[in-house]
Amino acid sequence: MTVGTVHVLDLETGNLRSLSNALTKLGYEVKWVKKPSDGLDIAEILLFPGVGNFGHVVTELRNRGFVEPLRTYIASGRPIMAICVGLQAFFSGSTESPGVKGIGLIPAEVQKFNDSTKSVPHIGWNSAYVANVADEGLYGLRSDSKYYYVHSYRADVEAPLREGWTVAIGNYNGEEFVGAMCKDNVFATQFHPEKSGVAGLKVIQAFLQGNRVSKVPAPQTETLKRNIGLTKRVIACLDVRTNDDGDLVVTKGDQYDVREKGATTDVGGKVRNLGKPVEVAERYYLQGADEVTFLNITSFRNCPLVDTPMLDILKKTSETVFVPLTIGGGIRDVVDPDGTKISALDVASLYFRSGADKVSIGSDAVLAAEQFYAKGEELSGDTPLETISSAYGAQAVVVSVDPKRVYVSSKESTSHHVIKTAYPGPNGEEYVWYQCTIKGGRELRDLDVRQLVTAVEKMGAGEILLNCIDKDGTNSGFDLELINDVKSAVKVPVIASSGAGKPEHFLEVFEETTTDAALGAGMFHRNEYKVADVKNYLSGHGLLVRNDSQLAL
Ligand code: 1PR
Repeated sequence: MTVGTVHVLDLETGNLRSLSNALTKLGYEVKWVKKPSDGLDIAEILLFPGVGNFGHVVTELRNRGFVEPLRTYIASGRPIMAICVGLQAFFSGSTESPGVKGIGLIPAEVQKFNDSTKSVPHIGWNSAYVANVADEGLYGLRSDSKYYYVHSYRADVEAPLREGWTVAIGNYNGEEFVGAMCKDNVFATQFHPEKSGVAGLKVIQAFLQGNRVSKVPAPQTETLKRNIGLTKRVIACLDVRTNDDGDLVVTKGDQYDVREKGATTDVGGKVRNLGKPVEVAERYYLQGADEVTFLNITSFRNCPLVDTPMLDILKKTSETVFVPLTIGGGIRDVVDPDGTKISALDVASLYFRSGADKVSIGSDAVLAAEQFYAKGEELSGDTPLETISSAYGAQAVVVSVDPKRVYVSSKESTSHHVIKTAYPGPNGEEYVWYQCTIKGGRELRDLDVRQLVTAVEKMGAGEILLNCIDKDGTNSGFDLELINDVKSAVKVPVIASSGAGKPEHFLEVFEETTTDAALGAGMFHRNEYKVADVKNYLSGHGLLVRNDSQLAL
């Protein structure tokens, strides 16, 4: 039994499965509108999701003949809700795509975030607070809630305010931007409500029910001030592989060795089985994980396209988990068993259509970086990283780094980028460089992490997942030296990974480094701690974290 029908513009530029799942969760039937004749004239409620590059989205909109029919729809007074690049399309243009005209409801240009003092893209959970308390509760928006943003370009609040729009403001390290805006029958959010947990679902629900101002408690000013800004992200990671019986299970390495220790008679030597991926992912979502990452750790051995269980896991997970999902493992140009060549872009597209928001590239990024340097730091434009990033936007591409510490007695003993370490090597070596590996640490490469992250940022990576083989599974805390060294080399966000064993390790990495996010795996899989334990601990020590546990649909 559905409560209503929603028409959704589908320009085929990105992952709409998550939005579809959110609408289904709220009890609505979805009608896709790929061209104006697909029901735009009879639509009673319209959603306009925009994913990826401004120019790509607006050009698709224009090429499919939507601009005038959209203007007619808006003039008819029927409700429309735009999301992310959909909001930006209402402006006159964007510096992301010079010369491409937007719909122009607001005579102003969308601009890039200032990346001189902060990571760009702006990825994570930030506020959308309505400056005028009288408008508090605009379509369910709460000043004490956080919403998931992933964008490099922002709309200034001045122009829409001047044009009579009600604006909910986000603030990224002092740079304000339009988090959401509303005028008459038009509502738009820069954040992704379908990926913003219960808080986001409540915004979609309020819009669909026409609750322009839903009663929510007006925040106390002090609470509001404390709550503004980007939170520290806590991510749960599921290393997934087929076990000895051929089932895809959540496993966990100890310095990348995922097999149980002990006599071969019992579980010794078998792949550690820590649960079913969909169930584990949902458990972490309900515990408050800000993102869930799946790493298919043996996919370098086979073609992901025949690895359909991973696609099924994504499809099932995205039906009930409404925070960003990242999938890694095997994202590269492949040849499937019958000899058909399949591009990395096709593999990534399949994952996006199955519910992934980001894809993570490991081994192939190392090989691409090696090519980059071999060609004198020239971009080839046809590597998997570059093709996926240009099609789906940098924010959809993560590079997963699997480094090993290499101790040296002096800077001069290697041409690689070394740091002086506070943790000397086995023979008292005071310097260390981080060697890149591929195939899950099985193959060492003559490339250091700083070379890798510098190259992949130029190729269009939007985020770095920074593992550390030496720390993986040790419960000894993150490699703080590695994280700070990488953060000093790139402007894109970094996710610290490997070594977390208790909530204190998350506080330590956020206080001792400038990491944008921190990831845990083993400590959650072994049920030693819940994600909520980490977030409550961080919040208790004054860090800004997302917590919508008090919300229910
Ligand atoms: O190379 O593009 O096919 O991608 C393979 C992906 O699988 C990469 O992201 C690589 O990091 C990952 N991977 C491959 N082998 C392993 C392994 O463990 N044998 N997982 C593996 C690496 C890193 C994190 C881990 C953290 C946190 N694991 O996923 O969970 O280290 O662990 P902890 O909190 O328990 O310490 P490609």
